[in-house]
Amino acid sequence: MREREASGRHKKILLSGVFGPFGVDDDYGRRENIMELFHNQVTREQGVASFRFHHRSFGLYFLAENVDADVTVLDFPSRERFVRELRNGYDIVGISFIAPNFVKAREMARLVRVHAPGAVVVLGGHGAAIEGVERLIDCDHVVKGEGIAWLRRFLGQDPDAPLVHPVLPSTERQSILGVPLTGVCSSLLVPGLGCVNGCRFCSTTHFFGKTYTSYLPTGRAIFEAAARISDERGTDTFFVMDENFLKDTGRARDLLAEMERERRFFRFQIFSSAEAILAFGLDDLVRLGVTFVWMGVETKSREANFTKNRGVDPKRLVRELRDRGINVLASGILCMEHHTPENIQEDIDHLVDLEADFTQFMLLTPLPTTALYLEKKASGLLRQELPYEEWHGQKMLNYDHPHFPGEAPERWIRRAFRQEHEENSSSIYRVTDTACRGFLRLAGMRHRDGCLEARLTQARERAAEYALILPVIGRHAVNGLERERVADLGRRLTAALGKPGLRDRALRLVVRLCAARWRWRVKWLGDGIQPATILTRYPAGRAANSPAAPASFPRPKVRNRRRRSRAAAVGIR
Ligand code: B12
Ligand code: SF4
Repeated sequence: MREREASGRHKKILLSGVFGPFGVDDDYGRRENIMELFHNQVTREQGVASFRFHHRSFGLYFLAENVDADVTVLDFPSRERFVRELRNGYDIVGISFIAPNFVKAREMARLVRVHAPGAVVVLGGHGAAIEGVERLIDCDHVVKGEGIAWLRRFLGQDPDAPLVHPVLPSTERQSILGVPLTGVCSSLLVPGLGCVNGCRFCSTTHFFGKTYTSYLPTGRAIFEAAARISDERGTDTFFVMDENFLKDTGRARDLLAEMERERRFFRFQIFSSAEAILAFGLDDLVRLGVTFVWMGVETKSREANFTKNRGVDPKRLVRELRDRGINVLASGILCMEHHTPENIQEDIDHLVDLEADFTQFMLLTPLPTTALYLEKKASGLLRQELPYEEWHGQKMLNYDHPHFPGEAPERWIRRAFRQEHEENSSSIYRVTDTACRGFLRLAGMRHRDGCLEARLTQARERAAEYALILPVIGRHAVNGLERERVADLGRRLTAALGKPGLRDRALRLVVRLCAARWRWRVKWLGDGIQPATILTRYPAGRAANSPAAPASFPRPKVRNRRRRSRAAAVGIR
């Protein structure tokens, strides 16, 4: 490793995500490793009904916003675009990557040496946990864990200065059934990083040392950040990127109190463990404005499961959440140590039987350097010869499992996704059903205070938006069961909301045309979608470390080579 001196705000920094194309078989990646959360590991077998959207490399924007220097963030570049950017001359080049993108990061570091030989190369993100990465990639620094404090220290700036939360959309170009979910998508909110629970397979808890780094430590801080972002972006909905948001029950309660006091009722899509959800209380979740929760169910086996799921009846919990209008994503792990071809189906059935809105199946993947990884390595079971490109958990096992050799894991995971789709119907049908159930429950309450009145208005809007897409869901149903369910839901929605007016009927026609176009596209050209390259420049002198800064910052300049979406047809809330 070469050590170079660096300091101060006069530095020119390039922060880049790894290069595309993504989700294709080439020298740097694999077809299964799609750069889309749902199409990768949740709705991937739902055909044209799969939810499609991209997430930016959020960590880079947090870094850029919180140091005082000329920073350029380059997201989803091509290899050539990255090289072109390097030629603009940089003092520091930071590369963010995860384990399956190891080869891309190595190639990018090599390109820096060739095209910007004076630059300091810094590696960060979860890929930095790879053992010996300092030797495997030609770089100057490897940042394991939280990056803002590190970068500030590296630049000679105050690592403890207040944090400025960037203003960002949570997703890029959302669509379902080819229908663009236009309008303003939800915003990103990162209250903190890491999780204290320490589940043995979990990368996030281990990467941040089984601690929680709070970016927004109080309910008030979250409220203020949400209000600022909401004012700037014009939406009250947030995707909360925090591994276990409700774990800090007190902070979530304070946030609810702040919203009630200020009479501003934001909505949140969150990740949370079952124990934390139950500790917070389901009715309070509705008051808090939670519309989506990602919950790790993991496995049916009581012995193999984790403390977070002790004593929880997941089926009842999922039903009660959906009855309250809260979409549930239940995630499960396949090819765990206790699984055999005889009992794995029981776990798949268990997850399917939960009837969550979404189900994620993931193969047990010991990632560096979780407790699971260290155990497998110590017992000689880790497949260290398997290229990191395959370590994404959707095709192969990266450890030797006596009962699942060769292609068996791939067959099981595909079968699980298909069964889930056929028995539970498409996720977009389920989401619409949940929206209807939540609205009816709120509407049926005898007494509603101001907070619940606001939630009722939001629930009505949401149900009405989904109702627009219902005919198209029926048309693309996976089987007769889904068609029947859609027809029944259509009747319930009409009873709840009334018959669609002229405007809604016109919008339904547009939705149908979009869906037909998408079906044609998938049939003839495949369903691959590459994220657009996004370039954002943050000039120095933005007073990034000032607590009073947010309102007065000159906004960063953004260039996105795809056009912004057109007028609102359907908006997911
Ligand atoms: C958003 C996200 C995605 C997005 C990626 C968006 C993108 N443009 O890259 C999507 C949904 C597409 C995605 C896909 C996948 N992901 Co993902 N993803 C996440 C998630 C949920 C949040 C990351 C995030 O934004 N956090 C918030 C920001 C602020 O924190 P951060 O990124 O950690 O950044 C901080 C530090 O890490 C550090 N840092 C980060 N980069 C850099 C760079 C430099 C130079 C420096 C100095 C510091 C630094 O500083 C930042 C501020 O402190 C994490 C889980 C998690 N909660 O962390 C998983 C996670 C990163 N993903 C993971 C995986 C495995 C995948 C997939 C393979 C899917 C899968 N099968 O699971 C695919 C791969 C797609 C691909 N082709 O690359 C793993 C990575 C494991 C590992 N050890 O490498 C994680 C940890 C999930 C998990 N627990 O397994 N993912
Ligand atoms: S509760 Fe979730 S985020 Fe926390 S350690 Fe366990 S799996 Fe990871």
